[in-house]
Amino acid sequence: MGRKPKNDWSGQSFPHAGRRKPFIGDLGVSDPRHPLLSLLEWGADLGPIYEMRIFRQNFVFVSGAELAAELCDESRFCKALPPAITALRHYAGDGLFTAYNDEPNWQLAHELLMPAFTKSAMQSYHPIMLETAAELFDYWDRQSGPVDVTRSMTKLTMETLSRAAFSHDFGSFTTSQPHPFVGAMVRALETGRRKGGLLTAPGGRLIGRYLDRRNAEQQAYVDKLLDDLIAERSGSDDQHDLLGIMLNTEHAETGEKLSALNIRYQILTFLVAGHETTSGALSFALYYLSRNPDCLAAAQREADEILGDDPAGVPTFEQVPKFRYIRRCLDEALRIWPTVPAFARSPREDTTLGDRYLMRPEDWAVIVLGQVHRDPAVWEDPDVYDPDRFLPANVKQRPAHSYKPFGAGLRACIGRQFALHEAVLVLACLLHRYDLAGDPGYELTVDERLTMVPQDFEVTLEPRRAPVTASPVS
Ligand code: MNH
Repeated sequence: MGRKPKNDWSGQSFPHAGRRKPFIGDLGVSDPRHPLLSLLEWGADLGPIYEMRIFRQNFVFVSGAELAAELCDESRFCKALPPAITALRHYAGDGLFTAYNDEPNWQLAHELLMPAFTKSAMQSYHPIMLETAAELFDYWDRQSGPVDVTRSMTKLTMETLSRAAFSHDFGSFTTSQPHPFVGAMVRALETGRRKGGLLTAPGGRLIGRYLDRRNAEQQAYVDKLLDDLIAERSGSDDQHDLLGIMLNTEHAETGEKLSALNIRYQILTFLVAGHETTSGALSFALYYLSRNPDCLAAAQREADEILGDDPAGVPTFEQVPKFRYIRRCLDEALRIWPTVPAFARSPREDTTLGDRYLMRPEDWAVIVLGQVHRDPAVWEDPDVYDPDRFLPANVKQRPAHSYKPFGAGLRACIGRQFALHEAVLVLACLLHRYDLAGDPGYELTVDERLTMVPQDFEVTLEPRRAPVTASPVS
């Protein structure tokens, strides 16, 4: 009989992997442990828009740059919350990332927090970022042998964020194991994501509840740690970090404040949205630099020019935007491996996508950034790492919305400046201080967690000797 699938696009159908089975649909084509990585494979030849059906849930994916650009037009489309995101509401509630567009707490939190994420607000996080980077370098200097890049970068970004957001030090560089909070948080959220996939299956809700129960202890631990931190600070009017701002700022017109529960959702959101994403961006950039000696030399030359003779030199706040080449190296890493691999969009009213497909507000499409960012119609030799694609003249020649690692419109990433400031600063200091060599035998494998990160990628670091002399121009 078959009831109508969810997200049915008025019954239109799109290319699919071709092995569709009765009842379970396309379940077999997707590797449940690597849904996005397997998507990049089986979706590769299906054209700019394709679909996957799992039980009654239909997913529509957009991989072509032209359709993606249309979906990014904020006047016609807005953020959608597919099942994998709504499942996270169990943990992050109506926090910024998981809120529905029309939820009052989204607007309130957005307005209260925007000032804390402007370019100039980065001034107060700059010293924290420098200090945390210095701790990472000390930590590396005490080790011998190659270092695991992703693991190091994840410690770094987790520390930076927890210090900037709620002045908490997880001691990541004084212990060999990451703080149990980090593991508990990531596992809790991964369970959420898996549950999101399950909800469509018959019996999925039951399995979901089982997973929740199994997970309850971890989640309780995470929630308590955050609630204790919030309770400790409430009553103080200290506004030097994000927590202080959330506790003490009232909406200018309505006088409203965020509730303690919503503040917990926001902190969890910042921790999750803000640490693995930036860590992955740094790690992919270091991977590509280690593979492209010319790019590495150019990046090092820029770091040396700006930071001077002392290998331990650090940038001022004003100097960070001057590392233009290093910034391009990051942009290009996020093109090939966008660490947030996809986001979803729905039309505001009935509309036609690509002059062909009727799309209604209850329909949603997933933009697959890894494919959009490599659409050959926009990107020449899309698999080649070339930071100069991001020279201003080249950016200008590309169609609008060709590059969207931070999402689109009102619901785009609030932490973009934070991530870019931190990542550029860390890369500049790192390249100024060390020579790095990747293992030539390493083949890039990508670990799909909540985000995408390189797996088991190691580099050997050699201190550069003072004074650093500019590398010879070949
Ligand atoms: Mn971030 C939303 C990518 C760093 C906090 N972020 C998004 C979206 C993308 C994204 C894409 C939009 C998702 C969607 O439309 O459903 N974010 C990134 C990347 C990096 C990143 C690639 C690093 C590189 N993000 C950060 C940092 C923070 C942060 C750092 C916090 C300090 N991001 C957010 C929040 C949202 C978001 C909060 C949700 C914003 C909203 O909907 O209002």
